[in-house]
Amino acid sequence: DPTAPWWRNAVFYQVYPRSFVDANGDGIGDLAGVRSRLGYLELLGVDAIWLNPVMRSPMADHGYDVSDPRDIDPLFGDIADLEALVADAHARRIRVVMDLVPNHVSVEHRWFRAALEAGPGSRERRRFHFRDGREPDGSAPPNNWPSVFGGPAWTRITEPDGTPGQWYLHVFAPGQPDLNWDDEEVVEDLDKTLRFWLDRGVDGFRIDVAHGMAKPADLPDHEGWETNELLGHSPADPRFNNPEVHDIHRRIRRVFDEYPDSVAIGEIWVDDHERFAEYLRPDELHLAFDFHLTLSDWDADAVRDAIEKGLAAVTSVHASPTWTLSNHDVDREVTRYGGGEVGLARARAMILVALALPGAVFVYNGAELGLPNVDLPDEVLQDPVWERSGHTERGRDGCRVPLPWEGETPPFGFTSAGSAWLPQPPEWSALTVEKQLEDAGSTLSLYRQAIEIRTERRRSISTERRRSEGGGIGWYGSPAGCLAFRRSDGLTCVLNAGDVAVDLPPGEVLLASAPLTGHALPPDTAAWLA
Ligand code: TEU
Ligand code: CA
Repeated sequence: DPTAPWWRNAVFYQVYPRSFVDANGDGIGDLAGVRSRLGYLELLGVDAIWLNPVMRSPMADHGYDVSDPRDIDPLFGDIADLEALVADAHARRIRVVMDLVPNHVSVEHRWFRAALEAGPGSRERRRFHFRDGREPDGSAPPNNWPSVFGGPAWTRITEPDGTPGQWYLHVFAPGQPDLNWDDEEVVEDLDKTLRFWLDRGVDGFRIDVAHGMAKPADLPDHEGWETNELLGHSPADPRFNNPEVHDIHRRIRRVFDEYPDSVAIGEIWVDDHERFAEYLRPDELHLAFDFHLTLSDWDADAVRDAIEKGLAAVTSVHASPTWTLSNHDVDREVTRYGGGEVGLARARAMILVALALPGAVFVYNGAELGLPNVDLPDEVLQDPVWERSGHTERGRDGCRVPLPWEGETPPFGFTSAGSAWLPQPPEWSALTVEKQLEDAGSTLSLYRQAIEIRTERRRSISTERRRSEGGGIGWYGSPAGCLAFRRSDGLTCVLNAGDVAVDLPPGEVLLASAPLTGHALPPDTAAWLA
C-alpha cells in the first residue's frame, strides 16, 4: 500500500550493537560490524533495524547514559560509520532507527559537570533535579523514590567547597541523572539532537523511557511503593506517566514532522489502555511498544488477552499496534516459555502468532536463532541492576550474550579477539547462523519463511480491501488451550498451547512452527493456513 507509512506493518530487527558483530577485534560489537552483516538482515527480510544507543557514553548502563548525544562512542565507531551504515542499509531498502535517551544523561555530560561546579540555586543545577536533603543536616534523600535498578533514586554530592551537599535525582543508575524538562534549554537541545541525526539520513528513533520525562513539581513521596507489585507501571507511581509528558511529546513530534517519513517509537510502560493510547494521539508518537505479549505467560488465554488488550489500546486513537516477544531488558522468550526443547518450540510458535498480527513486529537480535538466556557466572555480570540490587537480582546480561555466527567454538565468528565481552556457551555451536542457514527446519529458516510470506501477502492484498477491513482480526472458537484468528488478508493463525494435539480448521497449511502429521496441530506449535 503506497499510501501507508512504511513503519505501520514493518518488521523491525533490534540490534544490540555490543552483541551483534565485532569488526575491529576488541571483543565488542560495533557499527562496522552491523554494516558488514546487512546482507544477513536482507536475507532475513526485515524492513528496518533499531540500534540500541551508540552515542558517546561512559557505558554505566551500556549507552543509556549519554555524555554527548550528537556524537558516536568510539567503542562503536564514529559519525562516518553511522552514515555509511545508513547509506548501505538504505541501498538494501532497510531503514535505520536510533535510540534516543531524553529522560536522563550521563554524569559525564558537560551539563552535569557544570552543575556540580556551579553550586546550589544555579542555572546549571536547574537542568537537573537537585534538592536539599531532609533531616536538619540534609542527610536523608529529598523523597522516598526508589531507583528502577534498586536503592534510592537520589545520590548526594559534595559541593565545590568540600562540604556534603545537595542530592540529585536518578530514576535509574547514579550515573544517569534525570533532566529537568521544565528547562527550555533541555527541550531545545533535544530538538538539535533529533535534527542532527535525521539530517544524516536516520529514519527515526526509539525513545527511551518516553513516559518518564515529566516529573511532578513538588516531587511527592511515592506512597506505599514497597508493596506495589506494578512498580513503574502503576498509575500511582509519581516517577512516570505524569500528564505534562504529553506536552513534551507534542513538542518533539513537531521536529519529526519536518522529516515526513520518520518514525517516533515510544518505550511506554503503563498498564492502563486509555493512558497508553494517549501517547499515540496524532500529534504525539507514531508507535509505542506494547509489552503485553512480552510479559504474557505460556497460556492461550493469557496470549489472547494480551492481543486483545494490545489491539484495544490502539484502536481508539486509530494507531497501529506493535508486538514484541523480547528485548534487551527481559529474559529471552525461549527461557521465559520454559527453556530447553519445549521453550524453543513455544518461542517458534509465538513468532508465528506475532507475525500474523496486524501492526509492527520487533525481533530482538538472536531470537531468530532461538537463543535462550545464558546463566552467567557472577564475575562477568555488568548490568547495574546486579550491583544496585545488592546482588539479589542477576540483571539483564543473560539476554545480551553476543550472537554465534559460525564455527564450532566460542566466540563463533562474533569477534577476531579470543573471546566476546560476555562468554558464549559452547553448546551454541548448534545454533550458529552458518548451521541454521543450511537447515530448512531451523528457527532462522522459520523466521525467513514467515517474514517472506507476511511481506508477500501484504503486497498482494489490495489497498481498498485493507481499508474496508481495517487492521483488526477475527477470532475463531477453538478448543481449550488453543487460539485461532484470521487476519484481514485471509491468513489464519492457530496456536496450540495445550497438552493434546488438535485438528486444524480446513485450509492449506502455509507454514508451521514444527513438522505436522496429517491435518493436526501438536502441543507447543502454531500454524498458518490460507
Ligand atoms: O528501560 C526502561 C525500564 O524502565 C525497564 O525496561 C528497565 O530497564 C527494567 O525494568 C530493569 O530491570 C530503558 C532501556 O530499555 C533500558 O535498557 C535502560 O536501562 C533504561 O531505559 C534506562 O535508560
Ligand atoms: Ca569492536
